[in-house]
Amino acid sequence: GQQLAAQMPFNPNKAGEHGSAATTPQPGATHAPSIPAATASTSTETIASAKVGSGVPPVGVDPIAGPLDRVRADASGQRLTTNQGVPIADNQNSLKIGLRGPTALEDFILREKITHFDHERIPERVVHARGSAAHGYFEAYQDCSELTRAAPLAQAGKRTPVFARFSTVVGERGSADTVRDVRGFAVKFYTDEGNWDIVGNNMPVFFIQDAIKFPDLVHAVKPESHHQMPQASSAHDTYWDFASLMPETTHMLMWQMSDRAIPRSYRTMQGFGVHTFRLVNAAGESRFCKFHWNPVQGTHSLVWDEAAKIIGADPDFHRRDLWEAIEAGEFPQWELCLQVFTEEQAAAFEFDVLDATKLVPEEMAPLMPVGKMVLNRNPDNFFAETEQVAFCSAHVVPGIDFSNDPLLQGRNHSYLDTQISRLGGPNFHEIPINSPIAPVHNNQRDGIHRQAIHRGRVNYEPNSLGGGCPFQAGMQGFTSFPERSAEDKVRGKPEMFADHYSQARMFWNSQTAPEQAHIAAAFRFELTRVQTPAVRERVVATLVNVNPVLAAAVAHGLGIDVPAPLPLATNRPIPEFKPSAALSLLARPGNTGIHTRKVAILVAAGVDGVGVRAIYASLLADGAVPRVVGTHLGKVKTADGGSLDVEISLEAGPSVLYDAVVVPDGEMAVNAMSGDANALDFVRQQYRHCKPIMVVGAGAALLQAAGVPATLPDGSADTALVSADSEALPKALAAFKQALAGHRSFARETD
Ligand code: HDD
Repeated sequence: GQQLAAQMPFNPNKAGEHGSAATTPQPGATHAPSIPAATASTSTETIASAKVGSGVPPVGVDPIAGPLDRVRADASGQRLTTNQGVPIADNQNSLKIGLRGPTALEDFILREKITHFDHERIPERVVHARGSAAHGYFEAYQDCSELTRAAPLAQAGKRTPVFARFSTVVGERGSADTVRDVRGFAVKFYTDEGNWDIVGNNMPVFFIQDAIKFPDLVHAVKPESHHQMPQASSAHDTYWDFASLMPETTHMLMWQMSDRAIPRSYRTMQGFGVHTFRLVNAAGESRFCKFHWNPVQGTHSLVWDEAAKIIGADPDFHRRDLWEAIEAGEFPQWELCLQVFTEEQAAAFEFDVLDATKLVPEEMAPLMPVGKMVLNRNPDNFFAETEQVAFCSAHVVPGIDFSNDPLLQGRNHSYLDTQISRLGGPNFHEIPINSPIAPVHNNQRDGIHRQAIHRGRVNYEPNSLGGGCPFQAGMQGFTSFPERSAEDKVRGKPEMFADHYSQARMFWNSQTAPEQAHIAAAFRFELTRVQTPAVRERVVATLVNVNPVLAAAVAHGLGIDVPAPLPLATNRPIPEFKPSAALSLLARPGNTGIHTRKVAILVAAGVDGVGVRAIYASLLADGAVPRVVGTHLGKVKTADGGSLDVEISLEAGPSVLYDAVVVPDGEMAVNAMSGDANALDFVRQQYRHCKPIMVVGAGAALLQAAGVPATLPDGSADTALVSADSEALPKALAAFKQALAGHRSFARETD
């Protein structure tokens, strides 16, 4: 047994690929454990095999860390080498013929280094180029085998490693995070039956019904081809020209113009698989299913003026937020919910479940929570993991199958295809982040950058020379659901696909008043940027079919009369859907209180230091992230003769980077800030962006100096504006925290 163990390949899941030599470290090599020592198993083998097929690995252990350890590099204590392992004596000077002479072609060290550098970049994704990702696990709540054979849902408590990537769609790799855009929400499950990807978005519907329109959609929304403007924005003529000529976009436009397109954080977005998929159980029975991810943190979005300002203040706002939350141990979580319905139910719906511009209201098919995803580890290397990860809607495992949604069918081709050029050949599944934990054995061979070293001469099937291996798995393997079909081969779409407005109307009717106002403002903003009057008018003519109030508000903003509605494309009776409360962002406040909410405490010389410390400690104790913000870094003298350290300046940490503000007591400090444009802007913007504000004692004077109203526009009390004198601090803090947990006070809005 021991001898066998010694011969075991380093990665037990790739028996055919890695010889025992890989298990012998180079003399002097150190190996940094990727998981905390307290929970780490002793070897990669134990971690990986603890996962594969065995259900629940020890708490805190991330099984994918094991297989990835094989390729993790740690240079601590190591000498510098070339890619051939040759030690480099001098990395500062190239080889020259005389100190002032020409550089020798012989300098292989120089040439290797420059050549590698010259090829460091790969093409960015054609869409979803900008993204951020994290590792974690999915844990099943229950055994779902009655519905599906899918491995991650096989038993309660079973954990499957995941890697999730969130992205914007339109912007280039270096563009800003808080642009108005759809967000990608892609999750790769490394299941013990192969990789399963749910490649979704933060909105449950899509712009188009058929994949054949995707290149047109993307060409129209990307920067215009003659001058490459605008970056990361849909507010331009070509996009709205296309959208207004394709009324099937209407429902998605409503979502795209809603606050969903400016999330506060990746952690506060829902995710959706969008399409109708199939669940298939071991008996071969199938039901339709839509996938939903609901954030435990609740949903929360920015307001537009704030989002636009964050683009300048911190273009990495979402990336930083995700990274910092995970580093701080505030692991974001989402519940995976299945929305299951039978083919018979689907046939009775007043829309076609194969139409990706339609959603299934939760009232028609309830959500069933089946597990949670926890993201608990940041990547070690952005390029190796976040950039090289390859998601694909066709990556399904036994128990999951496709529907005939023509958008999905086209996607199933597109992802692998695009990745062949993005990742440089057909072997990108061997890149560690893409490589399954489940063993891979087939007769695919060769190609650029092949890593596996296949032994033996058998690379075909059937064979007898290899004992028939690898053999077909039969009913153990993936089997497609045998859907019956006897139809003509045609180009076209079902009549039901022609209703473009009923669900757009349902979405509008399901929004609260502030959310509706934001949608109208977003249309106004985008169409104001559009230069072609006919395009603007056509969009408003579309909106008349959704809601006359919306159309009138947008027309007013554009200074035009409300046009006649666009003609309807169908004579079928248009269904009327009841409003669905679940479609409002405000329906999911979350249950994480004030955890991770960023609170600025404004200070200047003469501030009440005791008060600041008490507020800081109290916010910290409840999981918030307080920051002492002052005019400049360094120490600030407090009223009691002590001092406080300023953590960030008003310039570097402006209002939009904080969820709330506290103006502490201290007359001298407040007087100084009342004459400081940055401090005045800070409280004005906190107010305008509807964020909780707490003033203590003399702090109230800063609001007066900034012209911040003491009551709501209708004259009633503003519960998110908490005023305290120092004695009543605990009570005021409680009210402030309550307002902070409730996010924003939209009743203030006058935008
Ligand atoms: Fe797509 C990337 C989501 C329609 C073709 N898509 C991509 C990503 C997400 C989505 C999240 C980024 C994955 C990552 O993080 O690497 N796409 C969607 C959703 C769609 C959708 C939810 C509709 C329901 N996509 C769609 C269609 C096509 C594509 C109809 C083509 C026919 N998508 C691609 C792509 C990308 C991509 C060109 C670019 C980079 C990549 O795949 O790897 O293949």
